[in-house]
Amino acid sequence: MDEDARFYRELPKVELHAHLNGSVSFVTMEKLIKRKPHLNIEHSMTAIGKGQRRTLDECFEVFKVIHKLVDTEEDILMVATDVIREFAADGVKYLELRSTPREEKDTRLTKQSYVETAIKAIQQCKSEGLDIDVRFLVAIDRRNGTEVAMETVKLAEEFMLSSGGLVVGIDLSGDPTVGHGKYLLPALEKAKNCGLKLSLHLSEVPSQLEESDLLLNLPPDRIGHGTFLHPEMGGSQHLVDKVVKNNIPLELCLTSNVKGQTVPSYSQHHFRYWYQLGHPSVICTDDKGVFCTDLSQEYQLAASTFDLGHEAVWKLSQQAIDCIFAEEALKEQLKQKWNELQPQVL
Ligand code: 6MZ
Repeated sequence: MDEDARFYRELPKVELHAHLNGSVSFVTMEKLIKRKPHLNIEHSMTAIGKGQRRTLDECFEVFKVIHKLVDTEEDILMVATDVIREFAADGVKYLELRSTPREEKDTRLTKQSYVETAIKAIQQCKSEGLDIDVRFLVAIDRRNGTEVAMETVKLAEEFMLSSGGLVVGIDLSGDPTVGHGKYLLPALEKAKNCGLKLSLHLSEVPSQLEESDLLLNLPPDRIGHGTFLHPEMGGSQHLVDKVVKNNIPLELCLTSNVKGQTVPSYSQHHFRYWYQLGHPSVICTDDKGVFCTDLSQEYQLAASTFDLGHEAVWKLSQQAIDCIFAEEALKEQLKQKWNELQPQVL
């Protein structure tokens, strides 16, 4: 590893936008494929390699394949513990994992046991002594509409109360071309009222301006992507003003957006717009398995694309601490950790 790559690996990092089933590494995928040879699934169906691109539609097909491979409690436990260990090995000190609870009749997986298993994985990693704190967001898949969204919020609320603070919020995700946020608003309002934090995918594709305007009224605690919010991308100053006024941090995933073709190239990524505004922007991976990346690489890419020196990169990773959903005491601990790890010369 060259010296620059080492800097990014050793940089303490906060990962706030990671979908569990999109984060499954090649090695874990190999174990899953071996467990289920009858499915005839190959690696090329579960990841988008270097230099490759897919439409966003095709990305959502990839998730369907992965879901076939991850359909028992045993699979979820393995996937979640592997993902957490990999983030820890990449220098991530605080991770928020998000996942959509699924029911699988054939394997008796229930939404309840799905979340329980994810929490068990987090606890297991904690007991291994890994240097990473992990929290969980329960995801609403926008395609499933009002009722399922409401059930998901109820489930998240139960776990928020019973998991000792490990479940901290709700994620709204799924294919952005399907469904409409207006049907999900009551569930999101309920979540907010019971103390769950909200991270919402907003304006990931151009057609969502009206929806974004509506959902920004909640307001959410963080925004996933927000690619088409600002005027240069067909959004509006009105939307930008709402985001800025409420100081809502953005979770930005460079490789995901470029490989999923919602952004034409790294240099045209909206990181530039929000970073220049001085608005809280957090570099994240989205789906490190599907997009074949890791958080160190994403920081390095942001730095080389937007000409950020080590000091600016350090600041970026440090400022992400203020955007986490965990309790204040953990924020303080993380700030302390960053102070201890900061190199003398940057
Ligand atoms: C929107 C995404 C996404 O929940 O099964 N997901 N939603 N935009 C994206 N950009 C590429 N990437 C992942 O993880 C997979 C699920 O996360 C959401 C989709 O709902 C996908 O099915 P889980 O762990």
